[in-house]
Amino acid sequence: MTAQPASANKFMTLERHIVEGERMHPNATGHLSSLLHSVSLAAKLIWREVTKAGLVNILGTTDRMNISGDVVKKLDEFADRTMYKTMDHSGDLCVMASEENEDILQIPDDYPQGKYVLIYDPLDGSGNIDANITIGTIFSVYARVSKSGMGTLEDVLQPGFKQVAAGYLLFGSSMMFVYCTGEGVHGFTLDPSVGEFLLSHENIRIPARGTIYSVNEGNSGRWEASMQRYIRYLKEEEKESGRPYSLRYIGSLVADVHRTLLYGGIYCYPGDVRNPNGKLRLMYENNPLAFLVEHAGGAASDGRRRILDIKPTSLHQRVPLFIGSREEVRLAGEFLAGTR
Ligand code: AHM
Ligand code: MG
Repeated sequence: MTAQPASANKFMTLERHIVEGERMHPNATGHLSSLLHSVSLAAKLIWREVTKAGLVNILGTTDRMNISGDVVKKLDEFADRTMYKTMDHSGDLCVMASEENEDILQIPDDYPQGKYVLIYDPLDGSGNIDANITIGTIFSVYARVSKSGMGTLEDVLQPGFKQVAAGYLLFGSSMMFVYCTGEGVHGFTLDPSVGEFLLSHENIRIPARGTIYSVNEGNSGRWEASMQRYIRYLKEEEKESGRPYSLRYIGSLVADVHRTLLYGGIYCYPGDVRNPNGKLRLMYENNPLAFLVEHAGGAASDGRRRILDIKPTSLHQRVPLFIGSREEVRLAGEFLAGTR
């Protein structure tokens, strides 16, 4: 028999990847792996509904507003419930928090309390659902700090650098699961014919520089002068530095950050005179994406501080976000500090 050449296209399923990751930690209890498996199950259940959305009249809004004042779409509710229900009984978690709920979500007391905390934005970019534009789910995992019993607000309000894992699901032209447990950022694409996530983007590294900027420029009249100067600079002509930059803005954070991870550049959601802390939520959006982007070699700041160092003070706290290539985030910081 002749030996087969090593194939570049090894079939690595998400399941196997999680298990192999766990083997690198001999003291692992298996709970993190179990939690990630549950997220991947939730991902498939949400994706099934997302792909049916245009067909079965699941679209439209309910009468409720979420805690941030946005109208809740039905798919948001489905994604929110699905994340909770696939996770509540597993014994992996002691508490959860979702962008759609005002308070922390306890694990029912007839289920075992686990050692992890799960925080999620069930359907980010949901304003785009009706237009069939990419949306996603963002998640973040911490180890509990309380000793035992039901999880508390203190378990949830931890700074981002304490995350043990984070990731997102991307519901686009294909469905992706991108995650990091501290050892590289890896992307998997769902093969719907077999229902498996297959490794498609191993060890994603964000370019150190890029020439794409992503921001809702419609708000520019309300920005601080330093922010206006920064974006003007990116649009000036100067070939050596790659300027003018190209503008890409989907309006789904998870999709805009996914593109930024792959192509480089910067995504910004700055504060402005009306909303000094911008729009995005530290716990549900900024922290998990900052964890992923940093592990891919990039950076994330609020313009002044590293996102992952911010000590959260409330569950739905908003914080400005500058995230992407290391050099781009540094440059934005220089403009905001007035040193350029
Ligand atoms: P949400 O859909 O969870 O409420 O998230 C907020 C969304 C982000 O996905 C996106 O980047 C941002 O809001 C777009 O805001 P704007 O319309 O102000 O540009
Ligand atoms: Mg969101």
